[in-house]
Amino acid sequence: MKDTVADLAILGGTPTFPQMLQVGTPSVGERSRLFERLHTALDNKWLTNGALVREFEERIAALAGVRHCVATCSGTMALQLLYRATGLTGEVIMPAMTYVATAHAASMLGLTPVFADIDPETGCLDPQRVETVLTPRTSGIVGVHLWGRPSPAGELEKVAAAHGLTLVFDAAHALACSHQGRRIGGFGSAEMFSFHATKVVNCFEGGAVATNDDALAGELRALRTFGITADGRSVGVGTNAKMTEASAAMGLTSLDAMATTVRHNRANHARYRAALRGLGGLTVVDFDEAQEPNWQYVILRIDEAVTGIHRDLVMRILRAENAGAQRYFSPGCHQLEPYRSQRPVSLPHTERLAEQVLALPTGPAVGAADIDRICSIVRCAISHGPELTNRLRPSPTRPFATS
Ligand code: T4K
Repeated sequence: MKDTVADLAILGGTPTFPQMLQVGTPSVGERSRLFERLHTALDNKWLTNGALVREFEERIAALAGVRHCVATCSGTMALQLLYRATGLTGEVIMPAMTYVATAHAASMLGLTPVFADIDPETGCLDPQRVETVLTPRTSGIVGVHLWGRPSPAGELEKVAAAHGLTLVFDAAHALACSHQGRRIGGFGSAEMFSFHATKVVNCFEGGAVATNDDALAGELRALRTFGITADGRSVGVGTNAKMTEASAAMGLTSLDAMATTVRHNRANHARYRAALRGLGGLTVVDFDEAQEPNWQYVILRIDEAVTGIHRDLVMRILRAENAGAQRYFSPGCHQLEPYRSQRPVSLPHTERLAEQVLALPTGPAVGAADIDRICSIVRCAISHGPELTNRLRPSPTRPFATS
């Protein structure tokens, strides 16, 4: 435990963890079951887009409460298929408080991401700000369920309907979460999930689009396989975005473990909240139980004006202890290339939040004792904020000062 600043590894103390404790340690589930499924794929002599992928799609569709799930090789490819299949053109409005994949998937298709500011309380796209960036070239809106917190789907639907726009969602973080009593997956025209290694359900790499629209699902399936339909017709330009059977085997096994993973993450979240309570200028972002959060992310907000220490320095202090912490998401997409140069915009709420957020380790590999240790580092850093800032502030002559 870190009781004084002298104990901190960044100032010469012993690192808390012998190896880096990661933010996104994969939720693998029962290994023997994974290997059984891999044997099945090998025995079937069918390695991609086969029976295991279909089973995975059916289970995700049931979980999301939708008619169709189209699985893909990554979440980013799922976004590209989604943008293409829904016919987006020209400008697409989205938040900048997201992983850059939301925007890059649009740019890869020649679309122009237009960033609108967020609701400072939720971190999700503010429907009123959407109205301010509409132009005659706008064709759609992409809501992002940030950290699994649902976007205001109803209000975004009203804006989309009023202006004849397509509405889709990036639900990369929101598998099994719900909004106003409905599971995420069925809002807008369609929603995209990510099954990257770090997600609550992983496929090594993988993604999916969930929708209730039969025609859209058919279009997505064709786009996924070179523009060729299941009955062999070529219906246009497509790509290879298929999910492999190995990925589906992992996905199914990780899905089997999902309830346990979510329970574990929920307990982790509660422990972080209890251990970090009462520190001025620091909050642990909370989730609404009614929205069935998957508790995948533990996000701190550190207000430097109150704590006297910037989020980046807290991150350096944690990493020196081998407690991996990640800036999800900072800087906002609008401050990343090429958007920063091509289309400079000011998004005050996004910039303020992006300056404060820090994701901490959680997931099946992180237990109560780890959390207590991480919290003692955070407590030490926050309680001695001004002193640590003074001692560790980078200067032109000491850009990476450690003492
Ligand atoms: N939309 C949103 C809102 C997203 O957040 C994402 C992806 C997407 C779209 C696109 O979906 P995908 O195409 O990725 O399916 C990560 C992930 O690569 C990315 O999937 C994720 N969001 C994003 C939030 O985070 P990085 O650059 O932070 O680093 P990475 O992947 O190297 O590692 C993240 C953490 O997990 C580290 O602490 C290391 C640890 N880790 C990572 C891997 C791969 C493990 O412990 N085991 C592993 O196997 O991007």
